[in-house]
Amino acid sequence: MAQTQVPVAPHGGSPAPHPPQAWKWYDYFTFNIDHKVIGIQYLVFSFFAYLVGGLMAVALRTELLTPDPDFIDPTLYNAFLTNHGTIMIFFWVVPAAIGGFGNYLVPLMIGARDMAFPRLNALAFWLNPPAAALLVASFFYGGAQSGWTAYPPLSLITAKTAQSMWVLAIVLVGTSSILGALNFIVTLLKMRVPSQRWDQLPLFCWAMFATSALALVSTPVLAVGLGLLLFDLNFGTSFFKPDAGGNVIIYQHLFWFYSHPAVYLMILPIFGIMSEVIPVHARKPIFGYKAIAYSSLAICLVGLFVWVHHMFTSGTPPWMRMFFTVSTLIVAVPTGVKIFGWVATLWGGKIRYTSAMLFAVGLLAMFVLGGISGVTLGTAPVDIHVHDTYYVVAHFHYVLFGGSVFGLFAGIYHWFPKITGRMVNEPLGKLHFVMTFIGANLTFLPMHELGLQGMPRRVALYDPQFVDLNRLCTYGAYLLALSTVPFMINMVWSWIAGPKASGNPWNALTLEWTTASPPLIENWEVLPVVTHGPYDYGMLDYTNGRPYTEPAEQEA
Ligand code: HEM
Ligand SMILES: [Cu+2]
Repeated sequence: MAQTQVPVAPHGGSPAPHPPQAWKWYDYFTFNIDHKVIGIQYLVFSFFAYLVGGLMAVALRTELLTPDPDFIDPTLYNAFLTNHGTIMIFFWVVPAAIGGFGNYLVPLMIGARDMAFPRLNALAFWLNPPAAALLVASFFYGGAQSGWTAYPPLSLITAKTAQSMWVLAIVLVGTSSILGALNFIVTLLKMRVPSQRWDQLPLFCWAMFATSALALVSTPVLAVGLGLLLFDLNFGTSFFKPDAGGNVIIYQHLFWFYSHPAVYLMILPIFGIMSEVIPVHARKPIFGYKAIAYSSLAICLVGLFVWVHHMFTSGTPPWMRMFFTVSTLIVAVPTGVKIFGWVATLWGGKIRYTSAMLFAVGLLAMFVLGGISGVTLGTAPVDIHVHDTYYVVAHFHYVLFGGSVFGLFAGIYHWFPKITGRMVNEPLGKLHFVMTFIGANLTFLPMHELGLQGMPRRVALYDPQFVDLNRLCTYGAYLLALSTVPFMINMVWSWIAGPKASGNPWNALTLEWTTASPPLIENWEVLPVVTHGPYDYGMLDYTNGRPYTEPAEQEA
C-alpha cells in the first residue's frame, strides 16, 4: 500500500511529550485515555461479568433439573434470573461489543490516533465498575427480583432497596453508553484520514455509526422510565402505582422503547464484526458492500418503531398490534440483506476455517434460527399464544447467545493477534467452538418445544411433564460452562507464550492491519493513506497490475 509522509502531532492537538512505546500491565488499571487501553479494559471487565452471569445461569439450570424448587429457593431464583439477564445485557454484550471492539478498532480503521474525546472516553468506561459494584452490593438486600424488565407494580413491592440499587446501576451504565455514542459519532464524522471516503469505510464502522445513533436516541428514554420508577420506590410518587392513579403500561412503553433497540445495540456491532471476519477468511470481496452498509442504517431507523411487539398481551389495541406486527416484519428485511451478503461472500471463497471463521459461520446458522422464531414472535396472533413461555426464552438466546456471543468470540479470535502480538492456539479454539456450538443448541433448542407445550418462563417450580426436556437444557448449559475452559486457557497461554504475530497475519486490507501488533501507542509513526476499498481481495492493484493480496498460506 502506497504511503505518503504526513507528519502529524500526536492526538491531533498540540504536540504532546512522546509517551513510552508500550503501556505497562498496571496502566490497564488506571484512568488511561488511550482508546486501545480503554477497549481492552471494556473487553476484560465485561468478560468477567459474563462469567458471573454464566454462573447464575448454571444455578438457574441446576434448579430447573427437577420440577420442584429444591436447589435454590424461589426468591433467590428470581434474584439470579433478574441479574443474569441484566448482567448478560448491560455488563457483557453491550460493553464488550461497543465499548470493547468499538473503542479498540474504530480509530485504527479510520487512520486516527484516538477517539475525538479521549478523556470523556475514559470517564465513560470508569462509570461501569461502580455500577457493577452497586449490583453486587444489591445482593446484600436480596437482589432485585422483578426480572430484567423490572415491570411495576412487582418491582415496587419486592426488595425495594435492592431494586433501587439496580436502577442506579442501570442509569450509570446507560450514561456510559450515551457518552460513548457521542464519542463514536463525532470520531467517525471528523477523525477519518482525508484519503478515506465513506465508501471505503470498513463495514464495522458503518455498524458502529448506526449503533451510536440508536443508543443516543433510545437510552435517555430508559433513563426517564427508570428515574420515575426510582421516585415511586423512594419519594412517594405514584407514576406506576395503579391504586394511586399510576399507569404501568406507560412504564412498559418507556422500557421497551429503549430495550428493543437495545437488542440492536447488541447485534449491530456484531454484524460489523461478521463483515470484517468473513471476507478476510474467505479471501473474497464482500458481496453487496453498499447494501450491507445501508442496511445498518435501515435497522437503526426501523428498529425504533417495533417496540410494542413486546406488549401484544398488555391490552394493546388491535390497530396497534397490526402496525407493530408489520414494522417488526419489515425490520427483518435489512437483516436478511446482511445474511445474504455474507452467504454470497462465502460462496466460491477460498475459506480458511480458523477459529474466528468457525464462530462467524456458526453465528450464521444460529442467528438465522433465532431470526425465524423472531418473525413468528413478531406476528401478534402467534405471540399472544407463546408470550412469556420458554419459546420466547429460546428465541432471544438464539439471537443473543447464538448471535452476539458467537460474534464476540469470532472478533476475539480475529483481532487477538493485533491486540496481543501473539497468535492464538487454533486447536484449542476449535475445541472451544465445537463445545459451544453443541452446548448452545442442546441448551436452547429444546426450549422452543417447552414453550410450545406451554411451559411458562420465570418459574422455579413447573409441571413434571416438562422434566425431560429441561434435563437436556441443563446438560447443555453444563457443556456451555465447560466450553469456557479451553477458551480461557487459550487466551492466557497464547497472550503469554503464543507464536509471535506479524502486523498483518491474516493478510487483510483494512487499516488496523497496517499497524504493528500490538500497535504503537500513537498507532502509526506516519498516518496511512487509503488507496482502495477495504475488501478488495483478489482484485488488481491499478498501480502495479498485481492483485492487492496474495492469498496467505496461513495454517488453517
Ligand atoms: C451462557 C449461557 C446461558 C444460559 C445457560 C442461560 C440460561 C437462561 C435461563 C434458563 C433463563 C430463563 C430462566 C427463567 O425464565 O426462569 C435465562 C433468562 C435470560 N437470559 Fe440467559 N442464559 C445464557 C446466556 C445468556 C446471554 C448471553 C444473554 C444475553 C446477552 C442472556 C440473557 C437472558 C435474559 C435477558 C433472560 C431473561 C431474564 C428475565 O426473565 O428477566 N442469557 N437465561
Ligand atoms: Cu423486540
